Amino acid sequence: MGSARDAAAPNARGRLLIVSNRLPVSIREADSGFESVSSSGGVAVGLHGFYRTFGATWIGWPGLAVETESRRRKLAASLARDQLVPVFLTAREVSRYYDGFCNGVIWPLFHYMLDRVPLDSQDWEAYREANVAFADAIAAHYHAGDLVWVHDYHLMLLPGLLRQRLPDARIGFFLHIPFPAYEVFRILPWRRPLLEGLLGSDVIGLHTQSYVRHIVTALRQEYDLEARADGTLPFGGRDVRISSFPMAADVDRFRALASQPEVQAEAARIRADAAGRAILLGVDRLDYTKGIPRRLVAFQRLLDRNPNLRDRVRLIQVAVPSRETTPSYDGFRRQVEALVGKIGGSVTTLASTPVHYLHRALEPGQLAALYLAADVMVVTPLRDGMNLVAKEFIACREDENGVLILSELAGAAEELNEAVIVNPFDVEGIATEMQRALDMDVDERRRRMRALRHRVLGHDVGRWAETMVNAISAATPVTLTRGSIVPSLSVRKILDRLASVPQLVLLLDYDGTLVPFQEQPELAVPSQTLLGLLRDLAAHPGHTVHLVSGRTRETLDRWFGDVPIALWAEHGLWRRPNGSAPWELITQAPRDWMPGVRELLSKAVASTPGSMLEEKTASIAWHYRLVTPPLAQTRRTELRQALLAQLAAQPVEILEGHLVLEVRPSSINKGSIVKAAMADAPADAVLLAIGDDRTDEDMFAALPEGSVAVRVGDGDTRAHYRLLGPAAVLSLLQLLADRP
Ligand code: ADQ
Repeated sequence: MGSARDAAAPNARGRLLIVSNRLPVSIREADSGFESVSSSGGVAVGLHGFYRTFGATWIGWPGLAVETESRRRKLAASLARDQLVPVFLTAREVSRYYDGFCNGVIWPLFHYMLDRVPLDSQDWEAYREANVAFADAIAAHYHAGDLVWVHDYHLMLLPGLLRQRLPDARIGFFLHIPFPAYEVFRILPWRRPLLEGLLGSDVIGLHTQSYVRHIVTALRQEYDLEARADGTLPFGGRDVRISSFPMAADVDRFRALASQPEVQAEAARIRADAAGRAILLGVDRLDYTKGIPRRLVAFQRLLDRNPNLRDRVRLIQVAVPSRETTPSYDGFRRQVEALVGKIGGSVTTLASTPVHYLHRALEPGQLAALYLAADVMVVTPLRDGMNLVAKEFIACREDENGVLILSELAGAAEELNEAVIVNPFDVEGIATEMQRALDMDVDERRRRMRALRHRVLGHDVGRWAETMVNAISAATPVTLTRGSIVPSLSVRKILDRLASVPQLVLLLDYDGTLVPFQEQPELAVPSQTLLGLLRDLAAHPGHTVHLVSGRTRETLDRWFGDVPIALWAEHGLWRRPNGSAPWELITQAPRDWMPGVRELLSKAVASTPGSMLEEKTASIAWHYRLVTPPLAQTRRTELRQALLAQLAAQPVEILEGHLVLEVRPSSINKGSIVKAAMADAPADAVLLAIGDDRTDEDMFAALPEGSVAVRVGDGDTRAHYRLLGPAAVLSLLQLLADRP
C-alpha cells in the first residue's frame, strides 16, 4: 500500500491521526507492567493493517483505567513506540460514557431498538466530558498539516470540539453504525449538539446512501440547511461534505487465510465432523441487533417443517462475547443461551445435535475455516451499519460456492444484491429462504457467488480507508487558500486595503453583523463591549459611523440612544443624525397597502405556531425563527404567493431576510442611505459597508467606486470581502478603532 501513502499523505509533514474510542490494542495489567492484546470489533480489526502501512498515529482509550499519573506516563511511553496515544478515562467515566451513553443510549436508538433506550439516562454529561478529553489529547498531539480521522458514534461531538481548538485542521468523521431516520433521531434530546459536533468535520462519511439521506434530512429539519447537488453543505463558513463510503472487509487478509493449507485442513475437519450434514453458519458479536434469537427460531421452524432435516443439517452459531460491562448485554446473553438450550432440546436426536453454539472469540484462521466450511452463511441482523462478516465470507470463497442469506436491513444489502435477501424480522421467511438456500442448485450458487465476489474482491479495507483519507485531504485547509473566511487573514486583507484611507465612513448593519442572531429578536441586545467599541470608533477623527438597521426607532433608541453615531431605522426610512438630534422621516412612503397585508399575515400567525407579526411605520414583517423548518418553508411559500397576488400593482416589495418575510415600500432600501451618508462625508472619504443579508446587498449595490463591501457569513454577494461572523467583524472594528 505504498501508493496509498503517497496518494493520501497530506504533505511532507502532515500525519494521519486516527481517532477511535478504543486503540487497536487493549491493554491489561500484568505482573511486569502492562501487556497488550489485539482489540476485537469491526473498526479496530478493519483498520489495523491500514494504520500500520500508512504509518498513522492512533489515538484512543487503552481499554483499562489507569489512575495514577506515574503509571499513565509509563503506559503512554510504551505505547508511543507503536505510534499509539492513550486517552485516559477513569473507571467511572468509562462506565457512564461508554456503557451508559454510547452503548446504553446511542447504540439502541441508532439501531431502531427504542424499547432498549433507558427511561432516564443521566450520562450525557459524561459523554460530553469524554469527548472533551479526546479533543484535549488530539490538540496536544496535533501539528499543522495533519489530517484527523475520527471514528464512530462514541465521538460525535469531537469534530466540533476540535474545530474550536484547531480551526484550520482537516477533520473527517466516519460513522460505523446506521444513521437513523429523522423521526427516530429526533427522539434524542441531545440531537442538536450531536449534529453540530458532526458539522465540525470537513467530511462526514457513512456506509450507505440511505444514511446520507437521513442525516441530510435531519440537518434540513433542524436547521433548514440544504445540501447542494454535489453533497456539500455550507456551514460555519466552510463546506462540509456528506458522502457514502461503504466500508470494505479485510479482503486480502481473508483471501490469504483461506488459501493456507492449515486453514483448508481445518475446514475439511469441520466438514468431516458434520458427516455429510449441510452447515449453516452464523458469526456475530453477541449483540441484540444481530438477530440471533430470530435466526435460531427460524432454524427450529425449518426443522419443524421438515423433520427429516434434523439429521441432515447443522447450525453453527459463533457469538463473540461483547460489551460485557454494559448491563443489557448480560441479560441478552442469558436470553440467547436459554433459547439455544430450548431449541437444542427440541431438535436434538440421539444421532444428531443440530445446533452448535460457541460463545467465544476465534482466531482469524479458525474464522476463515468456518467460512470455508459453510454451505449457507446466515447474516440476519435486525439492523447493521454495514456487516463485514458477510463480505469476509465472500472473500474466502475462492471455490465460488456457498450461499449467503443476508438481511435487507444490513448496510451490506445495498451492495450485495445477489445474496438471498431476507427480512430479519420475518421468521417464517427466513426459514423458507434457509430451505431455498439448501436446495439451490450448483449453477445458481456459483452464479450468485461469482457476482458477489466480483463486487467484494476489488474493494479491500485499505482502499476504502485510502478513499476516505483522500477525501479529508482534499478539504481545503482554510488558512491556506480560503483566507477570506478566516478572520485573522481576511481581516488583515481588509485592513491592508484601508491602510492609506484618511477618512472612513462606516455603514454597519446590526443583526447578524455586529451580533449573532438570537431566537427572539429582543434578545439581541448590544453588549457593553460592543457599545464601547462603537464609541471608540466614533471618537476616532478619521471615522464616521452609521448603524443601518431594519429595526424600529424605539429599539435603536433604547439600545444606542446615547452613542454618538448616526442611526438608521427601518432600512433607512428614519434617520437620527449624530448625537441626540430627533429622528427624521426620510421619505413619505405609501401605506394604503398595509391593512390587506396585515390581515393576510395575521392569518399566517394564527395558523403557524411560533411565528409573529411586527409592524413598523411603513412595513410589516412576519418572523418565523421559532417555527419548525418544514412548516416554515411551506408557509413562507404560501405567503409569498398570496402576497404576490394581492400586491401585484402596488409600489411595495417582499423581502426575504433571515427567518423573516417583510413587506415594505420599494422606495425604501438601504441603498438610499449610501447617498445621504456620502453627502455628509468629506470628499476624500471611502465607504466601508458591512452586512449579512439581502437588504445589505442593496447597500453594496449603491456604493460608489472605490468603496469596500464586506459580506458576513455564507450566501451570494457582490461584496469583495467576506468575514465568518460577528466575532470577525468586531475584531476588524477593534483594529480600525485602534489605528493611529
Ligand atoms: P460490528 O458490529 O462489530 O461492527 P461486523 O461488521 O460484522 O460488526 O464486524 C465484526 C468483526 O468481528 C468482523 O471483522 C469479524 O471477522 C469479527 N468477528 C466476528 N465474530 C468473531 C469471532 N467469533 N471471533 C473473532 N472475530 C470475530 C460495526 C458495525 C457494523 C460495521 C462495522 C464496520 O456494527 O455494521 O460493518 O462496525 O464499520
